[in-house]
Parts: sequence; structure tokens; C-alpha cells
Amino acid sequence: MEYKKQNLSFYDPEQVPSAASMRMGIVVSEWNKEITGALLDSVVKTLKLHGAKKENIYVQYVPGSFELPQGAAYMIDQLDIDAVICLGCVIQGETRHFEFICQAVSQGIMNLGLDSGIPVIFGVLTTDNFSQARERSGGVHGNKGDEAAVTAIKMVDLKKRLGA
Ligand code: DLZ
Repeated sequence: MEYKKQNLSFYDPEQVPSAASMRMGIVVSEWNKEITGALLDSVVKTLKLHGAKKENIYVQYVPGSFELPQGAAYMIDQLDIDAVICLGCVIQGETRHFEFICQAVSQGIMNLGLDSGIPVIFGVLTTDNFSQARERSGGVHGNKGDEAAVTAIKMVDLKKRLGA
């Protein structure tokens, strides 16, 4: 399938393990809150759809996407969670700020996952403009929150199955 046509919400629910016993952290950037709020709604909806219990879903906010790895690290330290989903939206501006934030966040999330052994999921939109972000947070391209939730469930299940 051509990448352009990929919808972030298309997946086979039958292939997703049960999240009934999973404890999930979600850290959400307040920057571009209209978008990150829509991502959050979709993550929570998808986790519950696959059996996660409301009381096992922990949500915390950070000021911007740059703070997502730190917020996720605090959650891993302080809460007994199986995974953390990081939600943000970084929109290209006129300066190189965009590149620095995206690079730092993606690297920070990857490093935290490898160092902690806890799956840390990259649910961050990095778009040229607001319209592209809308299209990927409940628009024509689906919602990246669905994808992030399913990824978290699959990674927790993989870790359990391998006894990692
Ligand atoms: C400063 C900034 C800018 C310009 N743009 C965004 C953005 O599009 N998305 C986002 O999540 N955060 C942005 N920020 C805030 C930074 O992530 C960070 O919160 C500040 O630089 C303070 O560390």
C-alpha cells in the first residue's frame, strides 16, 4: 500500500491482544492542545476497546512535546505501569525549532524505552501545518492515538510473552 494512503486507524482488532490486565501511562503535551486532546481521546477509547480498565489508565500533562520524555520517565519511576504512550503535536514553523524538538523527543523516547525496559510509545505528530495535524487526529488519515494505543498493547504483550 502506498504510504500516502495509509490510515492510522486501520488495523485488525482480532490481531490485538487483550489489555485487560495492563496498566498504561499516557503523557500528553499541552502545546497544540486541540490536537493532543483528540489524540488522548482516541488512545483511551482504543485501550478500553481492547479491555483496559479505566482505573489502570494514568494520564499526566507536560507543557510541550520537548518535555514528553521527562514526563514519561517520572511516570515510569513513580507508577507501576506496563507502558507509557507519549502524545504531542509539533508543527513546522519558520525556524529550526521544529527540527530540534522532533530530534530530541524521538531520541529521548527511544532512549527511555531501551534504558527502562518499559515500552515508551511515540504518539507524536510532526506536521507541516495545523491542517495536516487535524487530518491525523480524527480526520481523513485516521487518528494516530489509535495506532499508539495498539502499539503499546502489542509491545506489552510481546514483553510478557518473551518473559523480558
Ligand atoms: C516552543 C515550542 C514551539 C515553537 N512549537 C511547539 C510545537 O509545535 N509543539 C510542541 O509540542 N511544543 C512546541 N514548543 C514547546 C516546546 O516543546 C517546549 O515546551 C519548550 O521549548 C520549553 O522547553
